[in-house]
Amino acid sequence: MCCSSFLMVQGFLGHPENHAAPVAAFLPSTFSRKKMKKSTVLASALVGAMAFAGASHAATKVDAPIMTSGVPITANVQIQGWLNDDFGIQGWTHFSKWGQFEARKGQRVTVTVISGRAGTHPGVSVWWRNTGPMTAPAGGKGNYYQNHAYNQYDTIKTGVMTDEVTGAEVGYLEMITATNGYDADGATPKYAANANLFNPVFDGIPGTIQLSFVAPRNGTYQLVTGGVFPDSSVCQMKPVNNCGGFALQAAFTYQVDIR
Ligand SMILES: [Ca+2]
Repeated sequence: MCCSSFLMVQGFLGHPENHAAPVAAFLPSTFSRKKMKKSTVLASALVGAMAFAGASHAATKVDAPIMTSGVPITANVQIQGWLNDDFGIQGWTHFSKWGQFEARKGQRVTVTVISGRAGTHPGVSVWWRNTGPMTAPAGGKGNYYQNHAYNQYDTIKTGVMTDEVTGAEVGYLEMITATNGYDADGATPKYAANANLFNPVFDGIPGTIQLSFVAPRNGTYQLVTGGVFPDSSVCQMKPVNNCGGFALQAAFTYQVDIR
């Protein structure tokens, strides 16, 4: 259920700023990407896009625990969950961890994420989420999110989405970005063109990040965290260019403080 080329194409269409990587991402893993001419890659992308035309937005169901101010959650995340090469340098929905909380306009919200594994770096994003009529269910184990990948730094709006398993319509998604960033202490960033969008944050402590923002409106906020730019010492544990893989995870502890 995780990584079909079909869904890679949707990610490609949804985020035009990230064209190159998603196109390569839906090639078979055994395929030599270097041998493939650029024109062939683009043609493959267009064929895939045409096949997808007319389909509605696939919705992925994730567990988004309801968070209480000051109460931490610890969960295993993929060490490249927040920014994964195989998803066109987007976040990996299934292998990140989610949360949801309520805040009133004007409240100060502080988000803290601490990694329990040396050499890994947390990224975190928060959006205000529309939970009004016709929107997809939010929060808990029935939380729907768009597709298998997420844009870490941008507002997200879709048409009516359908459950990727049942095909049932589940409503649309509107998430307005509130804050995002990643622990840049000791990290070696890639993708310089997007560096400011990803928001590197330095606090002098590798493996931790804290972000603070004033809630722009009343209502529901959605949080996601995952690893980003793991150190080479960690990457060397996996003999592949994408050092994350499925199995390589870290225990992240994340919490919100709302005042
Ligand atoms: Ca830090």
